[in-house]
Amino acid sequence: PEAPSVRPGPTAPILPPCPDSPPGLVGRLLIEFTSPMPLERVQRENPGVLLGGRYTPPDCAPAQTVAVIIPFRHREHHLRYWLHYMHPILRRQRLRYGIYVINQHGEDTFNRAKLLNVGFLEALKEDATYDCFIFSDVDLVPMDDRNLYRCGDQPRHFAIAIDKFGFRLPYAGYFGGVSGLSKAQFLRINGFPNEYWGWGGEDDDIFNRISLTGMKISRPDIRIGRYRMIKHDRDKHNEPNPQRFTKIKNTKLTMKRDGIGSVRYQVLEVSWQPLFTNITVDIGRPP
Ligand code: UD2
Ligand code: MN
Repeated sequence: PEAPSVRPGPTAPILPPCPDSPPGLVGRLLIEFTSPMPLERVQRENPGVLLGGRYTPPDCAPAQTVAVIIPFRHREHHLRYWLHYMHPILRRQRLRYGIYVINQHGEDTFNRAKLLNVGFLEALKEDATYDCFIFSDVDLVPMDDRNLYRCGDQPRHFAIAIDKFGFRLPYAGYFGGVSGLSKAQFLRINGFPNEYWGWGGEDDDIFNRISLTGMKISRPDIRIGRYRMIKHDRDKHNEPNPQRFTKIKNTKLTMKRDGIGSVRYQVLEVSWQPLFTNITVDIGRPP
């Protein structure tokens, strides 16, 4: 089957550019994960979202096209909350976007950063106009819709005040949770590392890549960059990676050979769901 297209057809009217500060935002949001969230309900709530989780504002032309990439395995109930909260927020932010869930096949050790590399390449294969990539954990929901999921002239860190860290940055170089890079910024750092298997370190490696290429991280105001993380235990097959401490000392040596230019994987299935595109991928296993 052919990928769904959301680009305006030849008869589409010429729309004014979307405003820098979208007028329909509500600010602080109430986010909770107690009531059950059936997927049918989330679909009913979001009739304007097109197959594969694509959306284009009806009334203005956005400056960017945003691919939201989610690393994933066995977190269906988190994904339902994420979709329930995020589609309305992204719509209010007047974004043209697509949602890509990159599902690691099999039960070998999880590899978050490699899945994000796959998401970057596969989203671009579907729509070459993506120029902004937001990488989000499936369990993180912003508590304020003024935290705009867009790219800027520097890589952006969105999840800076998470409830589980007492609504503070855990350390100055923290870049985990939700981050965003333009296509050019992502390519400039050779994408993300593929060699972090298991939990931890990959976000620090990405931070190192950004610093080593002379870029600076941009962050929202601490009152706006607030998040709730759905409470969870550590997943099976995502044990803390004991090599992470030595690996993050070597980013400068490894980043040239390990990254978007060297990622090897096999796509097993692409399925266009009503609220997201699911890409199941075999990314191999640690050596
Ligand atoms: C922290 C970071 C995360 C990442 C991770 C270390 C925060 C808020 N987040 O998350 O960005 O750096 O540490 O690797 O600090 N996942 C699955 N299935 C699995 C395992 C992971 O879907 O079996 C995905 C899912 O999107 C999850 C993400 O990977 O949200 C990160 O894993 P986590 O939530 O278990 O780790 P956490 O909360 O310590
Ligand atoms: Mn988590």
